[in-house]
Amino acid sequence: MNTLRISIAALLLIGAAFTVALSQDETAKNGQQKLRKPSMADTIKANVYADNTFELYINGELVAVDSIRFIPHNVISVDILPAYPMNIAVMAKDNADSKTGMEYANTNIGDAGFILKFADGTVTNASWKARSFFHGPIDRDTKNPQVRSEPIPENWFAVDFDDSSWKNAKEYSEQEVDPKQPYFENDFDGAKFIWSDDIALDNTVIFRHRVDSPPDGKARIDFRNLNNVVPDSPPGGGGKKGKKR
Ligand SMILES: [Ca+2]
Ligand SMILES: [Ca+2]
Ligand SMILES: [Ca+2]
Repeated sequence: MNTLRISIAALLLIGAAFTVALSQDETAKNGQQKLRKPSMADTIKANVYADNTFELYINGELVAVDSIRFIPHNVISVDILPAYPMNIAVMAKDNADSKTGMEYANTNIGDAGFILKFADGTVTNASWKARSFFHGPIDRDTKNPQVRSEPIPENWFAVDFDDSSWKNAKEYSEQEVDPKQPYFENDFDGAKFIWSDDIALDNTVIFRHRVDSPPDGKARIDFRNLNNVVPDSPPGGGGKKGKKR
């Protein structure tokens, strides 16, 4: 008898948990709940500025690539569908020749910088992990430029990649990075410019950061496995074409 009660309670709990993931605002004609599709209201804006270019992965998936590798310096602004904990991985690159670490036909040591802000309040700062994989010219020697580079780990963007031995990123001031106009036209309030220890000589840097819960405290539905949830009935039915999802 007790076992039965416990089982019913457990079933109710499971049912309640499942309902949360289901539709709150979409009810089918027959009164049954259908899956709620994410809408643009569920997304947040991501603003990213890199000197000079970047690739951004969230929860193991590529979500943004800098469309301008070198100059002019640009901001990439995209909509993302967040899910927490949110694992962010970025590969940022200063424009640098692979053999000399210099730019403009090997005449100049270029400097770098990276800043990111999501509309949920996620920002770059020294709590991010950073590691350089390409450094040069060593000792700023532009007469006989030498570089040091390491292979990029294959799974650097994976959620379970072990970055525990990595150092924290270093914060740099706006004056040090000297961002160009597009930076000032976008919202980066509260975010800090970051890089690894040497903003001039470290040319390829990977950043990683985990956001455990929405920094703005707003409750959000996790839509990650939406495609793996079976709805009550297939869309349409009766041989007719279903509505597009
Ligand atoms: Ca760029
Ligand atoms: Ca450089
Ligand atoms: Ca640069």
